[in-house]
Amino acid sequence: MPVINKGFHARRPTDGPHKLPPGQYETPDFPVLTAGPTPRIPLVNWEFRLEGLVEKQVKWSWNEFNALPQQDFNPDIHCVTKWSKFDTKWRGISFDTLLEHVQPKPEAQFVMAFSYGGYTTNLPLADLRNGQAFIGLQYEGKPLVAEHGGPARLVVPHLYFWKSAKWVQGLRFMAQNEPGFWEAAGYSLYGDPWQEQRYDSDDDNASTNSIRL
Ligand SMILES: Nc1nc2c(c(=O)[nH]1)N[C@H]1C(S)=C(S)[C@@H](COP(=O)(O)O)O[C@H]1N2
Ligand SMILES: [Mo]
Repeated sequence: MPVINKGFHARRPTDGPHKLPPGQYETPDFPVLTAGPTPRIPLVNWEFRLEGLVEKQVKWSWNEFNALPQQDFNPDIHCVTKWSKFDTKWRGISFDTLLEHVQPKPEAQFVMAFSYGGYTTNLPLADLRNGQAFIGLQYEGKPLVAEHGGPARLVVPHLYFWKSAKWVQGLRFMAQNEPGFWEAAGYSLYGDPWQEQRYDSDDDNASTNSIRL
């Protein structure tokens, strides 16, 4: 698949029919899936960082971060445990907005999202740009609850939902791909639901973004 098309075919048209990726079922529920305890972060201590291969690192407090321009997002989401939920209602800050505040170095091709509590997950930088990813602050009109990753979580709806790091603390720009928490435990490095990349054994030959380490 040409890199230039990444993410494009994975997004449904705004008013088009919802689609289920292979092997998924639809649920109206919003299950909670967390490895380990739910961190509670007092907002006075909360901060969000963009670090690693950037010209100048940037850090926001909770108040500073909330003052950034926010948008509504209504993605379908797909968990590797096979549930999909259509038309979820979020408000948050687009990754494109964050990129207005930081200049990634040319060699930065990947990002590691890291969370309060220690969770990590890796993504190609190209998969975060152009409206494909956001930091969710509200869900269905209310502050995001801790169980679902509040006060702030990454949401990357075109990849399996484990890529959407709850309690996100920052993004580290990297030159090389590195596995995060689930990726190191045998899940796909990339996690495209439309290619059914659930486990690392599903990655072979499937995508230019699934480079094996
Ligand atoms: N920090 C953190 N983020 C996480 C996880 C986690 O355990 N810790 N689980 C991931 C997985 S496997 C899934 S399916 C989704 C679940 O999000 P939900 O609990 O809001 O449904 O969060 C992802 N993000
Ligand atoms: Mo998951």
